[in-house]
Amino acid sequence: MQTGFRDGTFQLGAGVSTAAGIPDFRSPRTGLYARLAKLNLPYPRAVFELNYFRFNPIPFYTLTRELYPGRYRPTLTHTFVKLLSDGGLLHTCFTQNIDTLERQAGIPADKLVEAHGSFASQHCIDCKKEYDSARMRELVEKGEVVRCDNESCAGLVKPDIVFFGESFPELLSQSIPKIGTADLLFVIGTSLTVQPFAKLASMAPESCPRVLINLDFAGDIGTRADDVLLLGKCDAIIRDLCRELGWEETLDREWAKT
Ligand code: CNA
Repeated sequence: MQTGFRDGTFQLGAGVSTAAGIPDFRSPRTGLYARLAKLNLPYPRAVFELNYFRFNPIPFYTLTRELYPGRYRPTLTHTFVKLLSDGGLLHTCFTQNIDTLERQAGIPADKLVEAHGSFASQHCIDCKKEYDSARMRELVEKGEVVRCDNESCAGLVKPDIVFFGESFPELLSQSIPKIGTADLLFVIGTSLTVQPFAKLASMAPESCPRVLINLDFAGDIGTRADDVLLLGKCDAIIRDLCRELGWEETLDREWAKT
């Protein structure tokens, strides 16, 4: 096993936020798809399709209200990434989560790649005008569907979450090459099923050990000699890791600040 790592790269998914109270998508009873079933979607992923959103924005606005920034607190795992950043040991944090808990944990914007966008900003789907965040929050909290304030347009306003068939944020395509210089990759809380995000792990150099921290096996992690599989709840595993490193107190202190 290689030693003397420079820094850590992270590839995060919904499992990192379940301890915060945000369900993942696919868990049978508790997952978001199961919970959205009551909204009579024709099929679960319709909630992330632009044509369906035009026809019926209510399911996506219901989801938006559930996930809106400020309702949840970052987890120990988010705090661990922040700790590495504070110590100058964070290479890049790639996340497919849309809950903005990485930002809330204090992971700096220049190290963060929100591959599927986030609820931090929003635009009209027709004229593309940006909509004011404070006003958006007010209306989302009231349970309203928000329309563009450009009167000649009045199109639907959509948080900048990437829907199926939409292009990914430019930042993702610019940042993908960074995986080529990763020298220690942590893949946490993801089923590694959504592309192109999932392929990042297989793009890591052969010399880069990959550590999977997840409830289940994911992707091809486990097929390389230096891969490490830590199966279980990520917060418990991160705590154990920090204890081994003598960082547990710092981790708790930083987490208490979130
Ligand atoms: P997923 O396909 O739902 O998989 C989640 C993975 O996390 C599974 O393999 C679980 O076994 C694992 N897991 C769940 N809880 C834990 C835990 N406590 N500790 C360790 N592992 C755990 O989610 P992915 O992120 O892989 O799928 C990609 C989708 C889900 C992306 O498009 C996301 O935008 C989307 N998503 C995001 C959020 C969020 O922002 N918090 C929530 C739900 C879905």
